[in-house]
Amino acid sequence: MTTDNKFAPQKQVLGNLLGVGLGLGLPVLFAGQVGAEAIERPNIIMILSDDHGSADFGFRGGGVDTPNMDRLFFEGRSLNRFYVQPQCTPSRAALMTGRYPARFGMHYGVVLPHSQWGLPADEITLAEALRDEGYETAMIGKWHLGHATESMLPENRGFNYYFGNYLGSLDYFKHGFPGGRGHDLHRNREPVYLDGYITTLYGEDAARVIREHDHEQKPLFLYLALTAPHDPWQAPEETINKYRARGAEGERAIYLAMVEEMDNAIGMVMNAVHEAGIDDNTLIIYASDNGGPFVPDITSNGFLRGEKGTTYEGGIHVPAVARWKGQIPAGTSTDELVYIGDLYPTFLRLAGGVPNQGKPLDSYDVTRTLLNGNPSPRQHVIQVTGPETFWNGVVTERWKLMIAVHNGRIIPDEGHFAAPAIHKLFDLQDDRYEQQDVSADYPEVYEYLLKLWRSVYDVRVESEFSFSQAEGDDPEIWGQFE
Ligand SMILES: [Ca+2]
Repeated sequence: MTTDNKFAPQKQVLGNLLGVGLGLGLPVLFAGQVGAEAIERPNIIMILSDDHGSADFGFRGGGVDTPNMDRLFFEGRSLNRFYVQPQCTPSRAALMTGRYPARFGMHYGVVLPHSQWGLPADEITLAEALRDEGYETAMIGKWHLGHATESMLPENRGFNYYFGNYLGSLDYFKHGFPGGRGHDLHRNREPVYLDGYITTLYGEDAARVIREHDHEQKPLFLYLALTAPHDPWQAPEETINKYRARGAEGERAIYLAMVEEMDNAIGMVMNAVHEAGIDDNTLIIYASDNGGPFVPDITSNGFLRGEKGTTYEGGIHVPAVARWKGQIPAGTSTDELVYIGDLYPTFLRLAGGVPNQGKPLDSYDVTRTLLNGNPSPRQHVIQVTGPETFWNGVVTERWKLMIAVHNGRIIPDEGHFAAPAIHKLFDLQDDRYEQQDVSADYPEVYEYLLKLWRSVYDVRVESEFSFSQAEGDDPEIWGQFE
């Protein structure tokens, strides 16, 4: 990135006010050059967990055994300010497009069993783009970007291989939508019926794909989207008993067992990479799709306020790490802002291509931040997650604009949108727990961030989400068409 690039890092909001103005709030194109030219194109393994509380790691004192994830963090660069959308579908939409999901109506709510909407056909997915660059593309796990038509399914959105569940949650043992609502485990468009705990099955299959891939022929992009540790609370009994014996009670013991099983699956991936001899040529990224949910005494977001569904840090600021032996120094970290959508142009850059969306991205190539810890080209994350009176806001290195209907938790009642929105400004440097509204002290910052937020909010495509899409006549098997 050149120093005269208008997207060059400027770490003060007021600096932006003076020097850059609102241009940064507009959609931006692929930003700048990256010094990765001499690097061989790596395999890229993206591991996404589901609703993993940010404190629920062994190395963070979470009371759970996660030796593999601990090692991943110790061997890579911890991304200490990695941001996502606060819910499953929107985060996945951002990852697959490099664009804010509000651009195409996937920012609010999630795809429900009877939703007719999905990722729009004119969005070029990350998998499609990497496949065009010569990558083998495989996905294992939870799609959650639409299943109402065959064209919405991952097999038709860039993945040469797919093994997983199309909907947003899965019975871990029966492999259907929870509640006995239709089978939802598929391999390349065919329903498959297997015995076993789904997290283990996903881990084993990911390891198999890595082992069987011909690494001499082409690089591999593997997207492993675990359903763990999203509810329903289910885990092998012996693992649950281990945590009960340690004093964990009720569903907390089950959740911790689910996290450990997830860690086992990630260990299978790490071992397969090692055994294939591709440690030095494989970038592994791990992140959660959103923060731990509002389930008291089950998940923990540690020192972060709030939970899944909210734009408090506990909803959108998640654990993440990048490991690439020989390229990323082990045991390092960065406090630079990274948004999940940034992985789109970053992966494309590492693949030797450029994003060719035909549309502006909302994301930045953060290769240098991942590899070298350089300043991130990203200066803010704009959160549009629903109607104005829902959870919205803007995050910068220092500041947080919060727009919410109330100061508490989500109430699944659309009637509450009639209430006026609360606008608050937090200084995250001094107030990490987002308690003190300082908007009166920094009115210019507040106004600037509000304009940034409006630059996306005002051009959003309305979501087709409705709670009523949860119910309907369930098929015997999801994702079956004429
Ligand atoms: Ca989730």
